[in-house]
Amino acid sequence: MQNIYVTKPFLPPLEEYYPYLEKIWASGVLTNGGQFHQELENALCKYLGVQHLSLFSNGTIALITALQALEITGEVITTPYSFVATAHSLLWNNIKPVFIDIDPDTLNLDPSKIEAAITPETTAIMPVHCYGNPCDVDAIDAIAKKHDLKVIYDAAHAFGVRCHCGSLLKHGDLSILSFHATKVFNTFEGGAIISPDATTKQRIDQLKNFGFVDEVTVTTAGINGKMSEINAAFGLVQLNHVDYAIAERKEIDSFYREKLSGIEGITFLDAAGSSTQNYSYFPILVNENFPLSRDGLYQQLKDKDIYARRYFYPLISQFPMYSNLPSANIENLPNATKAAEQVLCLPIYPGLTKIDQELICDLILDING
Ligand code: T4K
Repeated sequence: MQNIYVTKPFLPPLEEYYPYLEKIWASGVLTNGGQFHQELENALCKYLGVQHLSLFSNGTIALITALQALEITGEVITTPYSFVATAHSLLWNNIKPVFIDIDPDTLNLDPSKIEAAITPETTAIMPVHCYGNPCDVDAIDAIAKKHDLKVIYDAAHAFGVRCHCGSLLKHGDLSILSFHATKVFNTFEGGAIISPDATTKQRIDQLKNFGFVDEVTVTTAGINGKMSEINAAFGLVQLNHVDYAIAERKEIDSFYREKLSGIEGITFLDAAGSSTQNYSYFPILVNENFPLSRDGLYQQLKDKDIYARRYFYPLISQFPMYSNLPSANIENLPNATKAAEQVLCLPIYPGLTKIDQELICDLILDING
């Protein structure tokens, strides 16, 4: 039996890539805003229902650049329950992360905790649409408006997710996507920033190109965050299949929900707040009523070559570069601490066979007795 991982990239047939590679070879344009870069930006705007999108080499550089584009300084209120890149982007900008707790039902930043964490140094909020489930965007946007704070949504998991008012990516001042190999839509490595207007996009495009405004003018210490032509072309191929990939994920999500529902000690998250989901992860919460701990279940699956993942354990706030912050104290973060102890993300990806889905569920059901 082959190993079963938490995810596996969806790869369209190799033949679909060849015409793009031939064009790249013929033109000799490998990067710096070539034809496919432009085409992918346009195609993604159309698919996602947004107007201004800048491609990046990865989601982390996109986060770092977004903070620079908005000139964020001082303190930023964020969630400890995310991939470490969220908070790292703050440190790379010499910004102090201020962690607040999450909502136990959505595992997203709890808006009711924001105001108490605001200090004169606070300039922004960086929430994460965890697992692609929308944050309470209305509440967060209202608090930000009231206190004159910027909002940068880490939407790394939220490709294609729609909310009550259209694309979820339209909320806040900027939203960031990741197109890493493990994501619903991938360009092998890649990412994007969604801007509200053309002027902001232009500034971001300059920042990702060393700060060049024209051939001889550099106005800011920008970085090299450009996406290459190969990555952009791979994205164009991938985009043709993304609806199929999401539909496959949806079927697996439904299968797990049906097979595993009613097991004492195992609960699921509801995707409240989204009108369209992307099924990017399938987190289960394993509580004390299940015969095994979350780590026990993780290990039993691993012993059978099923590599479920504890996204997100440890909490970001537990890593050494954050653990001394006052906001990293676990008493400040009871819901996040509990979630990090209970969550296990089960394998979900197009190509995960029914046999493997059955196997995973049967193992869990057998443990339940
Ligand atoms: N913000 C949030 C909320 C994020 O979740 C992320 C990234 C970011 C920001 C930053 O975006 P990027 O800079 O990455 O664009 C993975 C990904 O590397 C990371 O992109 C992702 N979040 C995070 C949640 O997961 P790892 O260390 O768990 O990945 P890894 O290599 O263990 O892969 C998981 C499984 O996927 C493997 O067991 C096998 C499978 N896999 C993986 C790769 C890379 C494949 O089958 N093929 C592959 O090419 O971090």
